[in-house]
Amino acid sequence: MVRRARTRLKDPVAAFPWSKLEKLRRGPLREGAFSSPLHSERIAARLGLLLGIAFTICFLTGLVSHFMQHQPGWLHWPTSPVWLYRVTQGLHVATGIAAIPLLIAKLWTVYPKLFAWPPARSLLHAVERGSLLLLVGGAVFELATGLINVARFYPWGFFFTTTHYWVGWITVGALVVHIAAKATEIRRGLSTPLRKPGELDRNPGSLSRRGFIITVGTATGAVTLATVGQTVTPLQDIAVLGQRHGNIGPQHLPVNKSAVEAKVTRDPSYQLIVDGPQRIVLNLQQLQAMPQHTVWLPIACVEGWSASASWTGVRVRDLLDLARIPHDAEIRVESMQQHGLYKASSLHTPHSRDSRTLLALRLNGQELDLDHGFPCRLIAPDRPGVLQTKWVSRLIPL
Ligand SMILES: Nc1nc2c(c(=O)[nH]1)N[C@H]1C(S)=C(S)[C@@H](COP(=O)(O)O)O[C@H]1N2
Ligand SMILES: [Mo]
Repeated sequence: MVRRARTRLKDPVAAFPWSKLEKLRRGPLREGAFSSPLHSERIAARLGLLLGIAFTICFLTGLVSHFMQHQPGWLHWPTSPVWLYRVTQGLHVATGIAAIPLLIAKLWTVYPKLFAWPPARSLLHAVERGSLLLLVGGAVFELATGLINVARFYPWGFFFTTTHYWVGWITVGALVVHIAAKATEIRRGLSTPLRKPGELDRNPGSLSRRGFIITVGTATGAVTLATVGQTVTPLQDIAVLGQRHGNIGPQHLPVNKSAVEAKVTRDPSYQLIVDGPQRIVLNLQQLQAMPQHTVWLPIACVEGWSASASWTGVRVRDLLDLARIPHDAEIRVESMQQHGLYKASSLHTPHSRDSRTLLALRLNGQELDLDHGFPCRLIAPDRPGVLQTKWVSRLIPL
């Protein structure tokens, strides 16, 4: 009989002689270095719950936005209710912004754990702690890049939407690992009252646990109220931190990219080309002579602002029919703009065939301003603002 020597692999982290490193335990590493009851499991669990809710909503609404801008074959986003994307994207930006004060408070509550001794109890514990780097790094990255994007400031060399999307997955993955690893502590933290009877829950001269939670909640509420007015119109006047105000801009509507920025000018020889089996070429007078329809639809920008307006123009489906373009064709909507990511968009069913999808010639009762896309711009129900192409010059089936 051959006997195999079985050596049990020892956990190198657990076997590490931490006790020999006791002399390192100074400053924040020493026992009891952080005495405030605010650095507690109870607060961490409550803030974590709020953050978990904000991150989940933010992630799911972010997926909606991503897949609408990179539409896969299986996605059939509806055209009604017309405000659906306005709500999902408004929630995406609002929950992202609300998460900023929550995350700062949560990181402050738990940062003493950075100095926990020993740094890791086992290999598994070391891996779990390492995953926190992904979680904290990812969360800070997502909130910071999102906020800077809302302010339309792009100081980085990478393409924002792709990076923001993938780091979103990494962050949520690390969040799931974190919740699983901390399930016991989370349950205990949530089920313990912030102040147990007869317990001292504050250091002298400091906030109580309840006071801390109320402070963080107030800050989060204030930040949210000061920004959601950019899409919740009744709160417009208090949206002091909002990037856009619903009715400020030419024809009472904000402008995202101006004609000057897009290098587009008025062109007296303008023609719209509909490049179907039957090629149609129309000048502005001919477009104006076609049956005109009026719809009340919002522009809902991915940056979080949105505003409704009255649009008048030609139904896209009428133009597609004239050019004999098949019903299910995906349409590329091209603009007079020569450069830039958003000079064209693609239009799928049901949006391409919806009776409310127009090439608008008029906005709020007036001829479309050059900044809003004169001579004509696409406006379709329930679609990201970034796909509502301005200065349209050509429709072609793909
Ligand atoms: N050709 C073109 N169309 C465009 C854009 C652009 O950069 N180029 N920006 C889009 C974005 S991001 C938004 S939010 C809406 C805003 O429309 P508005 O400027 O009329 O409010 O236009 C869209 N249409
Ligand atoms: Mo936008």
